[in-house]
Order: sequence, then structure tokens, then C-alpha cells
Amino acid sequence: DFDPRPSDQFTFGLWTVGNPGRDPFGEAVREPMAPTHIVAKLAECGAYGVNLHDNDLVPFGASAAERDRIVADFKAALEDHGMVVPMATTNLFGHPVFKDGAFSANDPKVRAFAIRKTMDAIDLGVELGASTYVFWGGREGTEADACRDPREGIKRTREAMNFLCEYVRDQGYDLRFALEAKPNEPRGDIYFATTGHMLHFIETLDHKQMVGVNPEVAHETMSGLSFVHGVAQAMEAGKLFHIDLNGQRIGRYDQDLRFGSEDLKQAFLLVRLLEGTLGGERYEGPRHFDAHAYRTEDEAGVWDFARGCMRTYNILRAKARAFDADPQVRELIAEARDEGVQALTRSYSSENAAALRGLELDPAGLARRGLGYERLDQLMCEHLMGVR
Ligand code: DIG
Ligand code: MN
Ligand code: MN
Ligand code: MN
Repeated sequence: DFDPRPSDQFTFGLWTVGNPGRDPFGEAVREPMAPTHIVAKLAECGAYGVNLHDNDLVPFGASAAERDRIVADFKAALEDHGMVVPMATTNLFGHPVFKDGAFSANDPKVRAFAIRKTMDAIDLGVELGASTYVFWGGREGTEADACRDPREGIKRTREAMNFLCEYVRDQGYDLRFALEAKPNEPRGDIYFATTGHMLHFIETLDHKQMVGVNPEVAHETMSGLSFVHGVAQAMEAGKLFHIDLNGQRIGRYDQDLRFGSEDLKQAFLLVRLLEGTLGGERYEGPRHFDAHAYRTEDEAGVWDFARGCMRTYNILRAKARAFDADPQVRELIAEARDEGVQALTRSYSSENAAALRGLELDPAGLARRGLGYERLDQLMCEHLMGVR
């Protein structure tokens, strides 16, 4: 069966199933849910864990005593329901103080406040057992782009990341950072717009080994990019530290829809990549759904949404296994191999270069070969449509 179980490692943010359904054009449609209630209900649904921004649990400006009481209650709920907290993050986008950005804001006092708030939120995440810490720069960008040199936005972000990496090391925390890209919304343009931008930025950091990415389906899809290729590049670079799964239609605002609900083919190809059924590395981290129920739903609908995300993932995993075990598929994707030729370009030598020049290659003949991809893609569609 396809029902989720903790071994599937499915997680949800408190803010996802707890989303009250407010949108830019309408008020909340659902009552707020207590974090302890969310923990109980997600456990009931078969989830493995829950993630959170600091202020999803501890209200902005709460006293130390209030914070400790809330954390104690939350820890008890986690314990009671056998749930874990694999990932934590900071809300650096909700409070008006961040209206010009957080790490990249023009006011040095705002930047300092953002870094201090992140230090406190890192402490909270570690206290709850998180091993991954996500940074999504929702307000790090512009409308009036003349407001700062865009290179300054990059420099300030690097300064914050280097400082916070040092903080984690100084505290002796076992924590890795995962950077989440988004091209726009809420800002007109957000710095580090795609996972690709983040992968380069990470290489410029002082402690790049502890920094990876947290790609989100909706965010790459908004830009019309292949999410599967972005995730593949992160995996190949050993930088896929976390992932945000959801559904999205191209060219729209960030919809954060139920996983697989919009583009089943790309969701299938993503699950196939993550599960490694096509061969190669399998992603071993949490399968996090950063998504929320339609505004039309009541609380029961929210749990339908949560179960739908997880069941769809499990169904697609079964289909990916069947697809890559299908003899006709394996025959079609069996790559042409010619060890002699491949060896020539695997590493340079003047002999190899000369041999390459001497190779008998017939481009016209090579061009005539049909690849059989129509048959291959039809087979994939037929697996997806449930007739194979
Ligand atoms: C938006 O997609 C962001 C925020 O929800 C959060 O900071 C991050 C964590 O997954 N995703
Ligand atoms: Mn999103
Ligand atoms: Mn979102
Ligand atoms: Mn996200």
C-alpha cells in the first residue's frame, strides 16, 4: 500500500499545514492550529517529523521564560508522538523591520538584528534536534533596484553567512546550512534567484563545506526552469542537503500546491531521481512538503492535503521502480558503449588528441540513427497512466 510511515521520512513545516488560508486578497479561512496539535495530527497521518521557523513556535518578542515554557511543551508533544525536528529556519520576512531586507538591508542595525535573531533561532533549532538549517531570503531583494549596488546585496549576505557559519562552529553545533532560492515574491526581484546562483555563491563562502542548498519545486518552476535538472546539479555537487516538495504551474506566483497535483510527469522524474531507481546516488534526507491546502478547505481538508502529498510521493516511487525495472525501458535507455572511443576523451594526452583526430567518424551515418525516444517517453506515460 501507499500509506505513509515514518520510515518514508516525510516532514511538514508548522507553517504548511498550519497555514490559515490568508492570501493577498482575502482573510484567513481557518482557525490557527497549536504547534502541539499539528505534531499530533501529522504523526497520525504517518509523517516522520516537523520543521519550523522560530516564530512558528515562539512569538516574536516573547520573553525568555515564555520561550522556555513553549519549547518544553513542544518537546513533550514531539516525545509523546515520536516525531522529530530535522530542519529549522528563521522568519526573516514577516516583521516590518525586514521590509528592506534582512541580511542585505541598507540599515546596518537591521542587518545586525537579523543576524542576532538568526543566532537565537539556530539555538532553538539545535535544542529541538535539527541537523539542517534553512535560509530563505524572502525579503532579500528589491523593487527600486537603484536602492543599492546589487553587488552590495551579495557581499552583505556573504558576511552574514560567514559570521553564522563561525557561530555554529564556535558553539560546536552539528548543523549544516541549506540555502533556498526563489526568483521573486514577496520582493520584485530576490537575490540569488535560482539554485544555480546559490551553488556558485556557496563556493565563495569561508566554510563552504557546511553549506548546501534546499531547492523548492515551485521556485525553480516559477522561472520556467527544470527543477529535476537543478536538483540533479545539486546532487552531483554533493550539495542537496534538503528539499522543498510541492506543486506549481509555470509562470505563476508561488502556489505551494499539494505535491504532484500540477505536473505529474516532472514529479515522477523528480521522485525517480531522488529514489535513485535510474541508478546512481539516492537522496537520503527528509522529504519535506513546503506546501499548503487550498483556501477552500476546512481542517479535515488540510489533513487530506497532507496525506495526498505523501501518498502521491509513495505512488510515484512505486511507479519509478516499475519503470526502471521494465525490460523494454532498460533496453531503450541502455547507452551505446564504445570503451575505446570513450577512453580517448576521458583524460587529455597529446596521444589521445592525435588519436581523436585520426578517428574514423561518420557524422552523416551517426545522424541517421533513430534514438527511440518516442517509444521511451510513451512507455513512461503509460506507466504513469497505469496501463503498464
Ligand atoms: C518558502 O518557500 C520558504 C519558507 O517557507 C521557509 O523559510 C523555507 C523552508 O522550507 N521555505
Ligand atoms: Mn514556495
Ligand atoms: Mn511558500
Ligand atoms: Mn520553501
